[in-house]
Amino acid sequence: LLIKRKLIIALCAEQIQTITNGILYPMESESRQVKDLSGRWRFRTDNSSGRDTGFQERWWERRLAETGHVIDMPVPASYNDITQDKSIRDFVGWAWYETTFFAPNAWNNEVTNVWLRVGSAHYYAMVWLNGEQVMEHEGGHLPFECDVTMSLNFGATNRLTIAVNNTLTPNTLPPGEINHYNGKDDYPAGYFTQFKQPPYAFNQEYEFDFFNYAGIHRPVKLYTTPRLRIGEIVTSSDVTADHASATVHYQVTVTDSSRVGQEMASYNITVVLEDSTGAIVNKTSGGSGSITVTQPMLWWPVGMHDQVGYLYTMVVYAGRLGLSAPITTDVYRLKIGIRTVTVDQTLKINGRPFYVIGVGKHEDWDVRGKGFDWSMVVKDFNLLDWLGANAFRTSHYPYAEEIMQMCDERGIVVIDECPAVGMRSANNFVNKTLSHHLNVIGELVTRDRNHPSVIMWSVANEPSSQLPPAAQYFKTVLDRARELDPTRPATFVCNAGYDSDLATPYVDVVCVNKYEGWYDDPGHVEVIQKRLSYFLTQWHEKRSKPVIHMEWGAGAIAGFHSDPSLMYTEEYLCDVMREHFATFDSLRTGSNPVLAGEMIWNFADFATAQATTRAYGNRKGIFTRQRQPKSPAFVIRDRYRALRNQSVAERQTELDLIGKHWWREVRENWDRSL
Ligand code: BDP
Repeated sequence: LLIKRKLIIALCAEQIQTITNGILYPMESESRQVKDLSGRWRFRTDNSSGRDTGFQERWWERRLAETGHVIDMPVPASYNDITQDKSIRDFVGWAWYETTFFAPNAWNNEVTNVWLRVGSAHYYAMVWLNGEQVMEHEGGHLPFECDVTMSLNFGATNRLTIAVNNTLTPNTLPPGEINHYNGKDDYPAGYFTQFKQPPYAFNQEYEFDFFNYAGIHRPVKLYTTPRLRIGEIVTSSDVTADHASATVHYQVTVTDSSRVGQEMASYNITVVLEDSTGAIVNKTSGGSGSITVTQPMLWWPVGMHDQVGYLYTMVVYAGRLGLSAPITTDVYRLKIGIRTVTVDQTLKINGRPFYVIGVGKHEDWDVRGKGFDWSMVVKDFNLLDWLGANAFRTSHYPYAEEIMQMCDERGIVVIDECPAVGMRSANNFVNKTLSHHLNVIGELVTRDRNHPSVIMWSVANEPSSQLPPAAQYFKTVLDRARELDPTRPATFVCNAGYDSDLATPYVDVVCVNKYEGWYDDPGHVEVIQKRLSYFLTQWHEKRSKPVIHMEWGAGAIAGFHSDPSLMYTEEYLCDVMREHFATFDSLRTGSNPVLAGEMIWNFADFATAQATTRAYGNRKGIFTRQRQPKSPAFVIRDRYRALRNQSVAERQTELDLIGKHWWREVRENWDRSL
């Protein structure tokens, strides 16, 4: 199904150069223009039994409509829920997209490069421009781009063809398996499914619990840069213990396609740091260095300060060294936050303990599936604020860059996760998967490392970390994340037992999932406090690291009620919550607290594969899929808002103490001077 890469490359003779690491978000500036190609594209699935007719007939070489019947398809969106056609909803294999656009003549000059950037396409993507292959990328959820200057028709129409394949194999992330029913006379001839044999029965299609939505999920954009352009920017910051001063470190890479092999020294790079009003704080020059900020406005998450999500702008100018003065060609503005993340007995932001009150989420919405949609994104942030949450995890894959930007601005902390979910069998822990996993970590870390909201990398969710190969496997991927970004802790989310797991010795914070009152002791809320407390304390004692209870919850179908509460009713989830809260409160305080945070699963109901254990998707949301609150949402809201206000109050007490202390010092000095 996923036709062998080599065969495809042989079919498309051109040399392709897809860039996947360290690519900046396309921002407009005085040197850059952005053109969004989102809209109504043309679409068809390749329904041939081998799903390979598109390649045999080279569909990219002509208009897609000439190859057969095409339909309208929005981009960005998952294609699955757009039509009334079940074969499209459940389609597995190559699906073809096409659009046409105009490339202005103004872009056709000696000094401009034009880049084509796909925000994300699930799962495997191949891209042709005017019949010429320009990109190929494995994996959803992450952007890829290339220089298309030489392939464009300037002052004319261009045809962009993108083929995506959602087939999952034991070596993709997430993994899956295709089951062919050959030789089974009681199935239709040639029948196959993306199918995984039980027993691990979230569903039978793949061992992860969300629908494998496919298509072009994030915007496709064209943008221009000068030939000499800013390629990569890496930033980090240090803050003194008294918060009186900070240092922002940076590294800028410049590339010049017209002068290959040019020494960095011959470029002029100026870096200016502006505060949120645009006033210049400090500036420096050179490809790498640091900037001192006195009395910095630190980046704080909600609840820790009155001024949350404070962002500076790092303005980077790059150019050539001219004869008399530097000639600026490219300008890029990057929003950054000044803050530190440390882990000792607990998790700390800017040296102060930070307790996570968050949610597990999904990029999942009605009709558009995993397609990026501003209305849905802004609505979700408003709901997070309504709840009083200070964090979420990008379960179980990297979210859109625009979402990360909003987290920076709104002071929402992010645990940023790889799409490594459902790694349940030994054949997932092999070199082929490992090398892809390392690539994905590279793409994720280099995409998100400048976001102050990201406080930790999660390299996987619920792998079978009790299997012997998992130990070395996870040591390797966790080390890679820390090597690429030494400024943040790294973890994976574990649901193996504290006695059997082999990989948590390598994490910085222990993150565990456990569904007391649901998968464990279903229907028995009376045992939750004792069992949960025992479980979390065991983890803490065994690893001597802070513990975050990353997933807990229960199914609640909106409108189902019972008293006394029964499973699947809203009241049952409320009862499960109260028992959890009592436990969490007993474990989150003291000088060596067991717990560094709690995250309810899930923010909203979401689509899953069809399964006997899922009634029209996963119903553990505190909001419905349409983002209306179930009664448990109000219970969470009371707690999160109280905790958020409490941390504000605690901070006030701290400030008062500092104030008193300061006043005493003044008095003492005064007395001495008398
Ligand atoms: C956890 C998984 C999550 C599922 C959840 C559930 O990490 O993806 O959706 O269980 O069953 O184990 O609701």
